[in-house]
Amino acid sequence: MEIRKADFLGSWEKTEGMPHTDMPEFAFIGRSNVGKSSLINMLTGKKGLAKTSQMPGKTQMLNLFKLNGQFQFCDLPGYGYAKTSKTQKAKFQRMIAYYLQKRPNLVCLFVLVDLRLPPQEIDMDFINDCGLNQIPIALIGTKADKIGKTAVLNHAQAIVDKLLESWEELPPFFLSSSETKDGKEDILLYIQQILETLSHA
Ligand SMILES: Nc1nc2c(ncn2[C@@H]2O[C@H](COP(=O)(O)OP(=O)(O)OP(=O)(O)O)[C@@H](O)[C@H]2O)c(=O)[nH]1
Ligand SMILES: [Mg+2]
Repeated sequence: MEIRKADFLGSWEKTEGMPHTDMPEFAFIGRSNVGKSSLINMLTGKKGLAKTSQMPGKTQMLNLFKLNGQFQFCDLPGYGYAKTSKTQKAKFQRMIAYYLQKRPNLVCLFVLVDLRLPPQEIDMDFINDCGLNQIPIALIGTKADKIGKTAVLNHAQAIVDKLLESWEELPPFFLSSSETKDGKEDILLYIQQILETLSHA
C-alpha cells in the first residue's frame, strides 16, 4: 500500500472533542522520544507532517491525520519522560488512558520500543496492560539504524523473551528505522491487511 494523501486534521486535548468518524484509526504510543512522530512521517512520506524534536515531550496533544481519505493516524504524547513534572505526566497518562478506552474507531495501537535498549520495565508494563485490557496492539522497534544488526536482533529477542513470560502468543513485532525507511513496507502491508479485513466484515 502507498499513502498518496496525508492531511493533518488537528490537535485535541480531550478524546471527547475529537471528530467522530467511522474511519478506522491507528494510534502510535511509546516512551517520549522513541520516534512516534518520525515514524508517522516515514510511513506517509511527508517529512514535516507530524512535529518531531530531539527533546523528549514534543507531542503534547492527540494529533489526528487522515490518510488516503480512508483511515486515520493518531499521534499520541509519549509516556514516561522522567523530566516532565508530575502534574504533566499524570495529565498525559489520563489523556492516553482515556483515548484508549473511549475511541470507538481505534483498530490498532502501535506500541513503539527503542531497539537500542534492552527491555524497559515501563514498556513491558504498558504492553502487558494493553493485553489485560484487550487493546489490539502491534509492536514496532525503532531506531534500528543507530546500532549494529546483531545488537538490534539481540534486543528484539530479549523483548520477545520478556513478553513471553506473560503472553501466550505475541502481537506482531516490526523492526524499523525512520532514517533508512526499514520496516515501512511491512508496516503499511499490515495496515492494509487490517483495512481489508474490516471492509469484508
Ligand atoms: N537515527 C534515528 N533517529 C530517529 C529515528 N526515529 C526518531 N529519531 C529521532 O529521535 C528524536 C525523537 O523523535 P520523535 O519522532 O519526535 O519522537 P516522539 O516519540 O514523537 O517523541 P515525543 O513526541 O516527545 O513523545 C528525533 O530527534 C528524531 O529525529 C530513527 O529511526 N533513527
Ligand atoms: Mg511526538
